[in-house]
Amino acid sequence: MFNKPIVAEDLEKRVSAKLIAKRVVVFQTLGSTNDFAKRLAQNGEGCGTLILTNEQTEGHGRQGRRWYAPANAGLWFSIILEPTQPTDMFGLVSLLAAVALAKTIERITFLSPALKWPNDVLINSKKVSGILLESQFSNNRSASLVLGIGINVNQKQTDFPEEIRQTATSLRAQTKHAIDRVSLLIDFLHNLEYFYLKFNDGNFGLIIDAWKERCPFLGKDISLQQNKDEIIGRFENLDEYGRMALRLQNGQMKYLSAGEPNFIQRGEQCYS
Ligand code: BT5
Repeated sequence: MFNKPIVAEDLEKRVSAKLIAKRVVVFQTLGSTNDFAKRLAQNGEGCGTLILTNEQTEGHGRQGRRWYAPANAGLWFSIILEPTQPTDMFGLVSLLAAVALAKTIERITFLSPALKWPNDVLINSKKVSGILLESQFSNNRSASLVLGIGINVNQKQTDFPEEIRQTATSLRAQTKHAIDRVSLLIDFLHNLEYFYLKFNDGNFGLIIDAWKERCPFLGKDISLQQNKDEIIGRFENLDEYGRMALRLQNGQMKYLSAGEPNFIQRGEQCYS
């Protein structure tokens, strides 16, 4: 029963969020929900539309990295958003989505997910979800966001391709039982709407505090890669834009924004 494909009616009947998912489009197979949502947004599709696919064949993360999204095993979806805040605050949307998902996972599985800046949700140091936030300008040049989320739900640990078997996990692999994807998604959409409305109201502190509470890397030394250089520093804080404040070894503070494509957080410390 848990491997049954999701159909649009499953969601339309149960969704309680008023703004998020007011229109739902479901595919059995699609290249990338983010690419599809960006095309819709470009053609004027409004805030709240949810695009979900049961299988995603060309899913991608930042900088074109591949995202594995096998049929009926996880949640692979994108939501079009039109925030009322200025564009320099948009980075917070990725953080608020991670907080909303962490809360859903906490409620449904009683596990304690950890958040890794800027866009990963980890359980027991393995990645259970990735978030990809992309901005999009419609033909009349108004800005919207496409929030893409991949959540590993019912894969067994051995189902993951070799390349990510040590670093990825699913909710099922962690809880040892299968999870209803629709219930998970409905709960997440409810939490997402709550935090998104707080964001639009300018209540940024609530989002930043909720994110920081779940980040075990704050205050720790971490390493990042920028092009070919390694940057080592202490992850001191998140600023009001959701940027990482990194204290470099020479004492200077460097601010990294989530949208900055050059930075890859890596190193043992990031997963310990
Ligand atoms: C991300 O990128 O983590 C964002 C992933 C967003 C995927 C969603 S699915 C719906 C929507 N449509 C899309 O096309 N994308 C979004 P990044 O931080 O760049 O991480 C990518 C890295 O995660 C890869 O290089 C792999 O190492 C790893 N990875 C790939 N698939 C994974 C999976 N299913 N679970 C855990 N890790 C994975």
